[in-house]
Amino acid sequence: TSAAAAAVEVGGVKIARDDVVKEDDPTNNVPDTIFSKIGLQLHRRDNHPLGILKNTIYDYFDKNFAGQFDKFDDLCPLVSVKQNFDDVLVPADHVSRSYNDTYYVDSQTVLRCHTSAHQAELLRDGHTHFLVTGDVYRRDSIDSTHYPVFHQMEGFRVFSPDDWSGSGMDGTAYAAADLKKTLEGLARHLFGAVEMRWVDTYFPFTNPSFELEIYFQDDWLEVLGCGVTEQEILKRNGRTDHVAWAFGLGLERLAMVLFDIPDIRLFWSNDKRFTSQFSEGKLDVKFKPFSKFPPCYKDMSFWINDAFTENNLCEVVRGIAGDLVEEVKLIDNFTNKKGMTSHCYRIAYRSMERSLTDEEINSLQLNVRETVKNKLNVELR
Ligand code: FA5
Ligand code: MG
Repeated sequence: TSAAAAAVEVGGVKIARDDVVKEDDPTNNVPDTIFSKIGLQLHRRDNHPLGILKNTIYDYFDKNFAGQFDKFDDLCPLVSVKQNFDDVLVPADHVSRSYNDTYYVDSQTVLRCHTSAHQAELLRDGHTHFLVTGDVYRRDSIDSTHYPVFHQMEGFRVFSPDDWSGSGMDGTAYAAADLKKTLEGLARHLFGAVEMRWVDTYFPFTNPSFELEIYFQDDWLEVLGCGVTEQEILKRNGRTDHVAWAFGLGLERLAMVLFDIPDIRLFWSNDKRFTSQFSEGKLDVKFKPFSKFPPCYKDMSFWINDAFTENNLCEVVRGIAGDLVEEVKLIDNFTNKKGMTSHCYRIAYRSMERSLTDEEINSLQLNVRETVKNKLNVELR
């Protein structure tokens, strides 16, 4: 990993490193590892699995909706707290607003945690059918399907009373039916036959809300969230008496299923043995692992304090080991008679590209232990 650039430009906006990474500012929690991902825009590379997938989804919407959907894939990921949360009705006390879950540049500015951050402004600008693709940022746990920077595509469609009046359904039922039909059609367009299921869920900005799961590597994988847009959002943005649906797709998750990509870190690989396997417009590719290097497991136990969170631990580990860390997993948790709680985490180190040496892993693990002790103020056991 090389030092982060001093500045990057996205969608015509110049973003200086020093405006985004502020080590001594308590209203900021963006590390260099995150800043260095801004502007890479994997979804705009036509030969990258995420770009190929984006273009394939575009094809589906172009074919089925006669080009009605307006497309955006270059909106700046730095957004206001208002755009990211308030505009989509996220309650003031919702966990997603916490510094534990979201990257804050300052108290009023975040790295968007979802593409839903752009719904309100696009509605206000008069768009009624749109797709927004972009990189999104979240403090999160570490495993093969979670990464702190990933890509989403938002879809949004507004209906006017004329659309549902003849259907015998109310607007909400009509939009929900159209939404499911549209997304099932998309899944068939991408995968042909695939095992999928709808799960009821909750989002502050939709009601009813659903998630779509696809069977992958012996388990159900959540690939998208969606629902019928809350009336309040339409009312505030010039669409009173209308109804709308919205969805947010996890592009990596879909691409993992489509191309058989076993680990989410691979999307960031510059290794030719990865990148050369994909090319524009080619969907019928199954990723061939160039080799499977062995993982190495290291356990660490410590007494936690009240401020301890797993996301903070994951960020420390990622800050030191980068993409060599494959998983951070809680394997033991107990509280003693004095009320002290101990956690044991198992860290899996594995490179996608080469074998790691014992010395290398031992030195990483030593560094992780020291940093966890000093930064998170926990007592190692
Ligand atoms: C959302 O982000 C909502 N904004 C989606 C939405 C839009 C709902 C419009 C309703 C209407 P969620 O947090 O579940 O929802 O994330 C959406 C998808 O992003 C998930 O289904 C998953 O596919 C993907 N995803 C979430 N976290 C990660 C992660 N850490 N790494 C990779 N993909 C992720
Ligand atoms: Mg979800």
